[in-house]
Amino acid sequence: MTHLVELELRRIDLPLVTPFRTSFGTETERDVLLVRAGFDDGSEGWGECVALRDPVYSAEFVDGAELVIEHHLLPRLAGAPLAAADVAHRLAPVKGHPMAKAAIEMAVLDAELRRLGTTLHAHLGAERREVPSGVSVGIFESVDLLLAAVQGYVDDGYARIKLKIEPGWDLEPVRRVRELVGDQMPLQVDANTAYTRTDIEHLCRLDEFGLLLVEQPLPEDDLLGHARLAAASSTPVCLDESIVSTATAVDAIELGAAEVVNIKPGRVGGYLEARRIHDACRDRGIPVWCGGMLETGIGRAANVALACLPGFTLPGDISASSRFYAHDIVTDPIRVVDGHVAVPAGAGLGYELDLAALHAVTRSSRILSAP
Ligand code: SMG
Ligand code: MG
Repeated sequence: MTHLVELELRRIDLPLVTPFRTSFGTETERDVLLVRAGFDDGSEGWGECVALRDPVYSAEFVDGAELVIEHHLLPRLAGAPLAAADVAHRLAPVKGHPMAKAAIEMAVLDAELRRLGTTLHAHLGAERREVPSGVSVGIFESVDLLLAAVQGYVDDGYARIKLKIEPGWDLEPVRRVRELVGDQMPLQVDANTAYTRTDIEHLCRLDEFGLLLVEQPLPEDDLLGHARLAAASSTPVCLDESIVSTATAVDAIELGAAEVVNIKPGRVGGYLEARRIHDACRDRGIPVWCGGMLETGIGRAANVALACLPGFTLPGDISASSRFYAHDIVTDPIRVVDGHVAVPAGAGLGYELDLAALHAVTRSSRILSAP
């Protein structure tokens, strides 16, 4: 078995093609931490940390992730041989920081699968080779601007539209988009925790729009509130921020707080835990779909592989690279063809880096030796 010899922590800046506004803020540029794991047999792999610049989606943020990796996570990986399946266990004494942990596990997994000449898709036991692609649409200055953006995504062939909502930007934009796209287009909304329990009656007014689901309307720790909404509303309640592990997923389902689950590998500590959440939801008849964190081609490739598992019965936030970026850092960025994205064929997570493109967007790189 191979030992980890170094971790490279690389920060890149990727400008967004258009600002992306959610209930917690506006992203104009993605500040991404990439992690390269190098082993004593010369093998290496890359992971992507999905933490945002500020701690506004969850408590994690990219500077904090870099610090916790260097001072608290890397020291726990040195010494004994390291397999991807051990990473979560070795890092478990450190509380929280799932996105930082996931980035490391991803890099180790990528190296391991490349060494074995196999794909993440095969490793996870996925069968489908393509999945329907959904797009997440931000909050706009006006409904007319929103409608123009949605029409563009419909023209691009997306199989499902997700609208970001917040108090003051919900019933009217959703009504107008539903009128624009027609009754047949799968449509859903995401509030990123912007409402409270006192809004349950208001949120039930979304029922008339025939939505696939309402995602994370209430704060992440309010499982009871979500259960009350689920009981009151005919629109299925989907949890994103609340689901941080298989245990929280199972509890939320048991409590009636999650009728659908958004699986984001970074939010739950990695692709292996994501796989376990998929299995637990499938056993309980709960549909899942793959969320997105505006990943580069590294993370998007892995997300497609994950979403090929059979329990992912709803389209994911796996839009084309070009939906957010003019220049990705991989040679074959995810594209949407006839509303679908295909799983990359390459070994490891599936991507190949475009080294010139990566170099062009690199702000800093530090190589840390495994102690
Ligand atoms: O990666 O396509 C994507 C973005 C999907 O809306 C998306 N993600 O809460 O689901 C979510 C958000 C979190 C990131 S917003 C900056
Ligand atoms: Mg969400």
